[in-house]
Amino acid sequence: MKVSAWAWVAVVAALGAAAIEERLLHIGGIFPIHGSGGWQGGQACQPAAMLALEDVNNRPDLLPGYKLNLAWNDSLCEPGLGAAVMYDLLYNPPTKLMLLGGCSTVSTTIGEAAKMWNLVVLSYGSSSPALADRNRFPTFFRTHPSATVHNPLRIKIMQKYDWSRVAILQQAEEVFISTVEDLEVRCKEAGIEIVTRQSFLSDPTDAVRNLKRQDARIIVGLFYVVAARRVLCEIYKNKLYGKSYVWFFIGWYEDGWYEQHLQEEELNCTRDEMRVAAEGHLTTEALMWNKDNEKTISGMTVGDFRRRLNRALIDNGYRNGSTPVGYQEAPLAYDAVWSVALALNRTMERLTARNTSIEKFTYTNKEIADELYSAMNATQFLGVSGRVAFSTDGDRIAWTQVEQMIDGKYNILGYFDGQTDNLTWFNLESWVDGKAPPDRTIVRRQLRTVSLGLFISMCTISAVGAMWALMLLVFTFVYRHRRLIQMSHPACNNITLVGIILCLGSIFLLGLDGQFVSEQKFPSVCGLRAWCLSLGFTLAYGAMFSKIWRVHRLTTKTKTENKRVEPWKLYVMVGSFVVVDVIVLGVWQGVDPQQRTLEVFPLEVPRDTVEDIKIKPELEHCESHHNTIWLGLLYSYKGLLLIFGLFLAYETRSVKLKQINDSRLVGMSIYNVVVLCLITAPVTLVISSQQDAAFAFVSLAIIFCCFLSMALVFVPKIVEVMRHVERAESTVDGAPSKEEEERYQKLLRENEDMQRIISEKEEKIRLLKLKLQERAAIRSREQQAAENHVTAVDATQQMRLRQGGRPAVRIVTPEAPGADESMVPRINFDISESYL
Ligand code: ABU
Repeated sequence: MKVSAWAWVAVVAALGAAAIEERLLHIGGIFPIHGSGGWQGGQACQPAAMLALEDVNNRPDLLPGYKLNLAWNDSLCEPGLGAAVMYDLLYNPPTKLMLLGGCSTVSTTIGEAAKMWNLVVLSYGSSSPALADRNRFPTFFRTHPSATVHNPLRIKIMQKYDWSRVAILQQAEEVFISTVEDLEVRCKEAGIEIVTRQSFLSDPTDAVRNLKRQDARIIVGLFYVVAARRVLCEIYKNKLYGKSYVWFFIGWYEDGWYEQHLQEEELNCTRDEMRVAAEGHLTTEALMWNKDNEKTISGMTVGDFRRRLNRALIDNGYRNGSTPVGYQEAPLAYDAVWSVALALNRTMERLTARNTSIEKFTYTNKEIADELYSAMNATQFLGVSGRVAFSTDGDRIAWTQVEQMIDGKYNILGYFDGQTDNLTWFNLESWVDGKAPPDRTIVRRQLRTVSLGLFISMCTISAVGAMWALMLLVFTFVYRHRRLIQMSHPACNNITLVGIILCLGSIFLLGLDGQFVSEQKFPSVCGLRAWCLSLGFTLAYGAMFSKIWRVHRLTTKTKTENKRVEPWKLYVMVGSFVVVDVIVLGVWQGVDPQQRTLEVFPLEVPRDTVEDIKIKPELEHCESHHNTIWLGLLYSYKGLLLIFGLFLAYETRSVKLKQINDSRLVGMSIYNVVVLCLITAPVTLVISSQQDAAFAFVSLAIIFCCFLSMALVFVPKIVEVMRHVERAESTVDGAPSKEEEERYQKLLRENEDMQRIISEKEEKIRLLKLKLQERAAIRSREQQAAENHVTAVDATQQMRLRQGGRPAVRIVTPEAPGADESMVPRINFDISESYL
C-alpha cells in the first residue's frame, strides 16, 4: 500500500511535472555574441533578455498558468549562421511562438524567411531601414529604432551650423546603404549638397583618402565598430581631424570603443593617436535608455535596471566598469522580451474568447499567427528603453540624442523629437577655435601682381632711358649741321629714338596690372601695350634696318650707278613697316580684341595666418580668342625682319661708307636687338605664369636693347662732337663765331659741289679714255700692216744687192701707225684718288 501510495505520488508528481512543462511558452532567440565583424551586441543583450524573462515569469498577472521559455543560440552576426540557428530552433521541438533577433544582417535573413513559418520576429538590435519594408518583412517588429531616425537629427545639426556641403563614408552593408539612401533624400530636400559618397567593404584606406581629395569637411560615417576603428586610424593618418573637420559617427558603439582591440585588429595606430583622432566627433543615436527615472512596466526604474544588468554582467564574467558590446541596446532587449510577453498575453486572452488556445499554434496556423501579429502591433508600454510602441511598418518610435566627444568623454549636446521636429540644445559643444568649422575650405582669391619694388625700379630705369633718348633728339637737332651728324642720316636716328621712347614707355604699361587698373580698364591697357611695344620696335628697329639695307645696296651696286643715298627711300621703308604693323594691330584690335583673362593656380595655404583658409592665386593675362594666331602673325613678321637684319648686318660688317658713317655701329646694334629678341620672346612665353620673372625679363631685355642701341649709335657722335668742341676751344677762346660757322657751312657746300663736278669730270674722262683706247687700237693694227709691207720690200732689195743692185729708199708717212707716238695724248687719271 505504502509502495503503491508512493507510486501514485510519483505518478502524480510526474504528471504534474509534465503538465508544468507543457505550460511553457517557447520563444527562440538569436544573439550575436562572438564573431569578428558586425555587431556583437548579444554580449549585453542576452543577459538583459534573461533578466526580462525572469521578471516576466515572476509576474502572476502575465501569461497566467504559463511560463515563458527562451531557447537561444549565437549567430556571430553572420547571416548564414543566423539562418542555421533559426532552422535549428524551428525544426527542433518544441514549437516556438516568436523569434527574437539582433544585428541587421541576421535579422534581414530571418525576417524574410520567418513568414514561411507564420512567425513574428521581434528584433532588439536591428537598425537597418530596409527592415521597414512590409512586403519583404511582413511579420517583422523591432524595439530598436531604425537608423533613419538619426537622419532628421543630422539634418537639423547641419542646418544649425550652416553646413550645406557634406560627405558620406559608409561600410558596404545593407543597413548603412539604406540609411544613406534616406539621408540623401533628406539632404536634397534641405538643400544640402553631398559632395561625395565613399563606401568600403572592410578596408577604408582609399575611401578616406578620397574624402581628403574631395576636400570633405563635414563627414557622416556609417559603419560597424570594427570598421569604425579602422576608419579612425585612417582619419589620424590622413589628418582629417581637428579644427577643420567634423565627423558624425553612430552613437551605439560601446564607451572607449576607439582604444580597444587595437592589437587584435592589427591597427597601425596607437591609443593616443586614436584618442586624438576621435576628439571632437559627434554621434547621433536613438534614445535607448529611458530619460526619466520613472517606474516602468516591470516596476523598475532605469537606475534599477542598470544596477541589475551590471550585476548580471559581472556574474557573466565582465569586469566592473567595462561595458560589453550591446550595453546601450540592453534596454531594447529587455523591453523586447516584455513586448513578446505582452503580445502573447493579449493573444491568449483573445484566443480564450474564441475558445482556442495559444498552445495550438503550429507553423501552419495562420489564424493564431495573425492574432500574434495584431497583438504585437498593438503593444504599448513604458519600458526601460522609453515608451515602446510600433508604427505600422513595425518600427520603434523614438527620440534621438546627439553627443560630442570632449576630452575623451561623450557629452550630450541635445535631444531631438522627430515627431514634433523639436531640438533641445544645451549649448555644450566645444570647437577647437571656439567656432564650428566651415563646411568647405574658405578660399580667398588673391591677384598675383608685379611686386611694387620691381615695377618702380624698371619704370625709373625706362624713364631715365626715355629722358636720355629725348636729350639725344635735342643733340641731333643742335648739331644737325655737323658733317658727322649729317652723314649718319639723322632722320633715321631720330626715328630710332622715337621708337626707343615708345618701347621704354611700354615697360610702364606692361607693369600696369590689377593693383593699379580696374577690371574694366584692363583690356584698354592690353591694347595699349601691344600698340606701344609693336610700333616702338618697328620704328626703332625698322630705322636701323633701313640704314643697313641701304648700306648693303650701296656696296653691291656697280660703280656706274649713282651712289647717293636718297633719304625718302629710307622713310618709305620704315613707313611700310609701320603700315604693316598698323594693319595687323588694327585688324587684331577690331576683330578679336585682347581681353582680361585669369590664370588660376592651385590653392595655397597662407603662411601669415592661423585661419582655416586657402589662397587661390590668380594672374591676369591679355588674351584674344585666337591669341596664338595673332601673336604668331606678329612674331613671324618681326622675326623675319630680325633674321634679315642680322644677315644684312653680317654682310656689311666691314663696309665703311662716308654716306652712312655709322653703319657698322648700327649693325652691332642690330646684332644686339636680334639676339635679345630671339631669346626674350620664347622665354617670356614659357615664364608667363611668373609675373615678376616675366616682367623683369621683358623689361630688362627692352632696357638693354634700347640703352645699348643708343650707346652704340650716339655715344661715338657725342664724343666726336665734344672732341671737336674742345679743339675749337683750345685754338680760339670760346665757341666759334657765327661768321666762322657760316664760313664753315659754305665751305662744306662748296666742297659738295666740287665733289659733284669732279664726279662729272671723271665720267667724261672715262668716256674719253675709252675712245682714245679704241683709236690707239685701230692705229696699232694699221702700223702693223705697214711694217709687214716694208719688211717685204727690204728683203727684195737685199736680194737685188746681193745680186749687185742698189738699196731702195724707205718713206714713212706721218699717217703710218707708230710714226709719231707723241701725237697720241697720254692721260693718266686715278679715279679713286680724285674721288676720295
Ligand atoms: N545598435 C546596433 C545595431 C546593429 C545593427 O543594426 O546591426
